[in-house]
Amino acid sequence: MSAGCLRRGRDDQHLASLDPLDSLSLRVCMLTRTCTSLYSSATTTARRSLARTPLVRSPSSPLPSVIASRFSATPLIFQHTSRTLTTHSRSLAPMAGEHGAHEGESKAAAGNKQDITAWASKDGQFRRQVSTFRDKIEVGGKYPPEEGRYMLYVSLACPWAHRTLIVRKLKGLEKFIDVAVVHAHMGALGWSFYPPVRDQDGGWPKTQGEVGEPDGLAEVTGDPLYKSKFLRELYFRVDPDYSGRFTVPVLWDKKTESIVNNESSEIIRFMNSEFNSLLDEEHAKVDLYPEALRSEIDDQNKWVYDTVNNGVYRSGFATTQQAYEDNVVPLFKSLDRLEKMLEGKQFIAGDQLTEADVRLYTTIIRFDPVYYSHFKTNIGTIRHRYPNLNAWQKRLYWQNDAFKSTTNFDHIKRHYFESHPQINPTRVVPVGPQPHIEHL
Ligand SMILES: N[C@@H](CCC(=O)N[C@@H](CS)C(=O)NCC(=O)O)C(=O)O
Repeated sequence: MSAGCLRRGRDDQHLASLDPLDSLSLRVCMLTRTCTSLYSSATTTARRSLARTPLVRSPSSPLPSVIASRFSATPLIFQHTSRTLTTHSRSLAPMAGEHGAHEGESKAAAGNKQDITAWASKDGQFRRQVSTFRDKIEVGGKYPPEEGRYMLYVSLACPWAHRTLIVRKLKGLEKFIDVAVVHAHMGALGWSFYPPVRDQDGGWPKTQGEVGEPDGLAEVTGDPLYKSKFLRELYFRVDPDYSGRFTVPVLWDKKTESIVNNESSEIIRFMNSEFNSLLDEEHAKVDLYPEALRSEIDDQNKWVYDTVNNGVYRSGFATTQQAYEDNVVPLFKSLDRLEKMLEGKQFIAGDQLTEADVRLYTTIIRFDPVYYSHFKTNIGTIRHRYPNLNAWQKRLYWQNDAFKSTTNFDHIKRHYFESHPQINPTRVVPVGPQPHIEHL
């Protein structure tokens, strides 16, 4: 199947629902398969152009003519491609779980090049894409531990990125790994270091590829290395033909100007072990993946990832009743199970803080403020239904600065409620729950 063409059979039905321009283009595409390479190179050109010519526009200023003229060319291709690929990606783009393809899912598809807001597949299920960059920091390796060498690009809203921030603090890696924080809002072009342009009446823009002036959201750093506007620019710097999603976290090597790794579960593993020889004793002895608990942790990671960490997304991004219920019920079964596991216990695995706590915390801390309402995971709240889980999250938050200082409820709430218009079209951010996390 070529990237620009839809599958026959489904096509006729689909063509009828497209506007004439899209429809014509698809018919031509189906007749001449050679159009595919032209099509994709046009897409790449448009994408590069967007990536390399970022635009900043003040919320109130009119569209400058230079921008207008650029946009009269590129977005036409871009939007057109985006719309046709949307359907393509829904039916064909396979996505997968944390470490690799899960059953029934395969490696990241080129199909999802453009429409990054099409979260669910055709069957109504959300499937997370496999991460692309899988190198590691290791002593004697291509990316050795070195002071000041790395930059961690994160969103404070993202639970996966949040894992890496917690481990960075727990291990005292601040002088080895700097942090760059994107804006909480994620638009049609993915994460940006700036807020979106707002219409003059304060509404949300229909334009893509532009960013507004900083809006004072605390802790947003911009891109200190390249002054990028969008995170995607980093991905294209490394691979101009990159066709996956533009996800955080991104662990960047300043020396070789490349992405070391964009898979949080792996980043936290090598953060845990590979800097030890350069750390003070207190931080070197912190072991979040101790030998004796590895099989227990691995076992928990599997079902906690599937049903809880990813389960909230699978519930929230589901577009059919069935897909939603297929995920929300197992989610609460797993929360019930975790609640029992924490009976009379301080930590998830064994009697010490491990990566299992870190990985669960970033989901649980977002649960009452966001997932309960936004993702409809509302069989119960953590604070009312799960006393052990609630006590556990409160202990971590209030008694360990690595958890509290990396938890930003503003970013968390603004991101989810403002970035998924298919779920929350008004983008109004709820005020509660008050407090976001209960006191000890
Ligand atoms: N497997 C990745 C998942 C990262 C991920 O999905 N990050 C989300 C934010 S919470 C993201 O950047 N999504 C942007 C997109 O999918 O377009 C990891 O754990 O590092």
